[in-house]
Amino acid sequence: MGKRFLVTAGLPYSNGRLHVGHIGGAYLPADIFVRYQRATGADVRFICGSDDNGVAIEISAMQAGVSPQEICTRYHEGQKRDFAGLRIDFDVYGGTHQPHYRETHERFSQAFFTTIYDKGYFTKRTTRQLFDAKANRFLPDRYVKGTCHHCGTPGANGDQCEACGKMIDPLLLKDPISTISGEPAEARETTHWHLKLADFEKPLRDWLESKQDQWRSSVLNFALGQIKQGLPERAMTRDISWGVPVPLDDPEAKGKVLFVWFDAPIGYISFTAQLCHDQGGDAAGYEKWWRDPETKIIHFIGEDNTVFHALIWPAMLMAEGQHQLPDNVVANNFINFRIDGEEAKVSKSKTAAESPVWIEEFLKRYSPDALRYYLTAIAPETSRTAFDFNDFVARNNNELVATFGNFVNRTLQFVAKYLDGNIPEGGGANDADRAHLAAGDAALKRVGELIETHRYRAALEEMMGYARACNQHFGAREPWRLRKEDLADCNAAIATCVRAVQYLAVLCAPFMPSAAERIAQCLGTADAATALKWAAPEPLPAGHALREPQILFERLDA
Ligand code: B3M
Ligand code: ZN
Repeated sequence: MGKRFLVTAGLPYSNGRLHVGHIGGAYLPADIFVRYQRATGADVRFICGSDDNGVAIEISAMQAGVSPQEICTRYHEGQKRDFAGLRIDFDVYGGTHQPHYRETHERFSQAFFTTIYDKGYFTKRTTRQLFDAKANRFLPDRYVKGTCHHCGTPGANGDQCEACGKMIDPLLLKDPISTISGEPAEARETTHWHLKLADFEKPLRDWLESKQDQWRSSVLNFALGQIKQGLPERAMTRDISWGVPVPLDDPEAKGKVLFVWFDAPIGYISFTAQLCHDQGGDAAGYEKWWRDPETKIIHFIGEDNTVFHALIWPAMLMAEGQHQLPDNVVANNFINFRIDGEEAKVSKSKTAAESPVWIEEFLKRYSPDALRYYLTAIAPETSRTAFDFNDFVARNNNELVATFGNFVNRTLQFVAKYLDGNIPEGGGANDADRAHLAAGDAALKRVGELIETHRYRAALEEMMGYARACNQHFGAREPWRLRKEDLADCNAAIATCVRAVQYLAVLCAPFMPSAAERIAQCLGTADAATALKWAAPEPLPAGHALREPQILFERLDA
C-alpha cells in the first residue's frame, strides 16, 4: 500500500492580512512537502482554514465597529486569495466560524469537550479575574496594563513586563487599567473548566522521547523542558460570547465558550470531515485520516504555536482517546524583514499598508515562484532569518534568471532554432552526458530525502546545484560549435540537455510549481502530473516536437 499523509498548516487568525513571514514559516514548507509526497504517489490531504473564534477576533471587530462574523469572513476570504495566489493549494480551506464549516466544527469541538469532561480530566474552578465594568467583560491578560509588581515600572502589559522581562500576574498589577475602555479594571470571580495537564506528563514524555530521531530538536527540547518544569492545569473555557458554546448543563457554564486554543486544532479534524462529506463520502470518511494508523499526521506551525501543538493538543488527543497523535510537528522560527540594513517585525499597525511584505501587495508586483524560491532559501529552520528585498532581487536575478532560467532557455532555444523544434536522435551520448544524467538521478534521491526529513533549505540548494551543473554541462559540450563540426555529437549533447531540463522540472516542482508546469508545457508533454512524477523522467522520443520556449523568470530591477 502507498503512503498516506494528513498534512495541516496552522490556522491563521482571521483578523489580519498574511505576510511573507507567515508563508515562509508554516504554509510554504507544508505545501512543498505535500507536492513532493503527491509526486511520489502518496495519498495526501492538505488541511487548513481560518481560526475565527476567540477574543482577538472579537476585539478586532469591536475596534472596527462591525460584527465578529464580518471581520472573520472578510479576512478569511483575503487569506484564501493570498494562498491561492501563491499556489499553496489546500484540499480544504475551512474556517472555525465560517458558515459552511461552523456546524460541523461546533459538533466536533463539543463532542471532544464532552468526552474529556466525562472522563474526568477537567477541574471546575472559581478564580478571580480582572473585569472591565464599562465594557462589561472579563479581561484577557493582554488587554490589561498597570504598574509592574516586580520592578515598579508603570505601563507594563498584563502578561509580561517589558522593562524587567518577568511574567506578570495580572491580579498583582498595581492600578490595573483595561486597554479596551481605558477604565480601571477590578477583580471579579468567575468559574472555568481546567484541563488537568499533569495527568499527561508521563504519557507525553514517553511519546516525545519516542520521536528523538525524527523531530526537530528545537521542538522536542522545548516540549520536554516544559514537562520537566511541570504542566499546570489550563482553563479551557472563556467568558466571551464569540466561539463554541460550552456544552454543559451546569448553570455556571451559561454564556461561556470554549477557549479558542481548545477548538482551533479540532478544526483540523472538522475541516477534514467537512471535506470528506463535500466530496460525496459520508462524514465518517474522515476516520481513514484521523483514526487509521496507516495515515501519518503532520502539523506545520510557527514557533509560537509549539506549546499548543507539541503538548496541549496531544494531551487533548490522549484525553479524548479516539484520534491519532501527530507523527511530526514541524515548527519554524520567525522571519523578520530587513530594509536598508534595519531589521524589523512585520506589524499590523507599524508596517505600511502597501508594503510588499503583505502577500496581497507582493503579488501585485512579483511572481509567486520567485517568493517561494526566496522564502525557501531563507527558511528559518534552525533560527530566525530576515527577508531582505535587496537579497530577494539578487537571488532572483543571479539564481533563477541567470542560472536556472538561462539553462532551460538556451537548451529549448537551441532546439527551436537549429533543430526545427524537434528532439534529436540521442544515441551517441558520451560519458559526460551519461554522468550528467546520473547526477539527475542522484539529485532526485537526495532532494527527496531532504524534503522527507523537513530540510527544505538544503533540498532547494541541492536542486539549484543540479541547475548549475546543467549550465556547466551545456557550456562544456559547446553545442553551438558541434553543430558545425559534428552533428551527431551535437544531437547527443542536446538530447541530454533536454532530458536534464525534464529532470529540473521534476526537481523544482515542489518549490516552484508554476515554473515546472511551464517547462512541461514547453516540452510538449501531454499532462503535467505525469511529466512531474518524482522519478527519472521518460526520455522524449526522437522527432517529438517541442512548443515555443517561454520565459520562466523575470529579471527584477533593484
Ligand atoms: N491561530 C495562532 C497563529 O495564527 C493560531 C494557530 C492555530 S492552529 C490550530 O499564530
Ligand atoms: Zn517589571
